[in-house]
Amino acid sequence: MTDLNQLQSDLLKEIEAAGDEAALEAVRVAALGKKGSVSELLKTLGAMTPDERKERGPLINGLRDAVQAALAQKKETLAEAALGARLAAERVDVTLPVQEGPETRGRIHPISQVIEELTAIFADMGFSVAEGPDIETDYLNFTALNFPEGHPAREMHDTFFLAPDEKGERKVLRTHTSPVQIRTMMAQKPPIRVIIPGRTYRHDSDQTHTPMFHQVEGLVIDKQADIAHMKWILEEFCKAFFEVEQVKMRFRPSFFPFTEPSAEVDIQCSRKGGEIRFGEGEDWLEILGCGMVHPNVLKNCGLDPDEYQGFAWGMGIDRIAMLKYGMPDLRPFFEADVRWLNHYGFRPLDIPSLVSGLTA
Ligand code: 2NM
Repeated sequence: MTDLNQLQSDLLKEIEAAGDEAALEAVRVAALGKKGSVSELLKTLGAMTPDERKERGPLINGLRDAVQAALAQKKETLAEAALGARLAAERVDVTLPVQEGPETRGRIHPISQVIEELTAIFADMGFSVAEGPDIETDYLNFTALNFPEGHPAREMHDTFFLAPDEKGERKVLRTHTSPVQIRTMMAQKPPIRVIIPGRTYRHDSDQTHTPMFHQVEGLVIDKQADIAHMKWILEEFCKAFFEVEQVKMRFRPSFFPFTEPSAEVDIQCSRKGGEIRFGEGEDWLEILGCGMVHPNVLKNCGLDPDEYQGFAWGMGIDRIAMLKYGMPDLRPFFEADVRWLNHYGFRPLDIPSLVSGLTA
């Protein structure tokens, strides 16, 4: 006859020794499975006499209960240990910096970022964006803009000329984005509200000038579009762009062939310890030129100056980018040095909008 005590102590030892749930399951099958040692014992009960069964029955059932209880207990212990091991293995240190994927490694050039910022601000005021070619005719770059032939202002622009074509016409690299305003006025009927960001070229190179630079110009043409509207738009722009509540602006009389009257505009700033701040202080900094579009320019575009009027302005994108983001030197803008771009560049997903904030 099987020694029940021996069997129970053997099984309990095996259960205790099981190192994982698979080993434990093997013990369970060997004891309580169809052909298991305990199951075989239970089967012997049927062939016993009532007296034998009365004696052996409780002992065998007790063995089974003890084995079942030990299995359940061990199963729970193993599950807890498995969970503990998994938690330890999969622990993350949330204080570590985020590992960036390759898609976030590139950087947006400050000029691109500033163009996005400008566009967001003017789009919010109802402006659309227009673009045009870098190579322009002399007519669109100068003549249509009321620069008389032989006028010194043409020389002032330090123009890059292309070789004359078969008709003897000399194309130019546009010295400003104004030819696009001409194209816009010739192509669409007022009301017009556009901004034109883009590359411009002048034969000029030193610490603060590069032969290629960026401008944004704006144009508003309507039946009623006057200096007060212009001042409001430029003031709203400056507050939004430099992200300040208030900014004083100073309009100084100036001269451009394409506007009359014309003004150069300074904004209020403070300079302390080499740092410029806008919207405070007693200093002034020139940031743009503007004026009422000259009647000759309107006429050149087929607009009747007695019916329509408007205003325009222009500013240097590189310059306002340097001012806003504290970049002291213009030349690295165009040197394609990844170390500079890593430092001054913007993350691809920091897309400026007036809702989320221009700057993250
Ligand atoms: C400036 C300053 C003032 C200007 C004028 C025009 C046009 F086509 F409407 F006549 N376009 N851009 C303008 C006016 C540009 O840049 C400093």
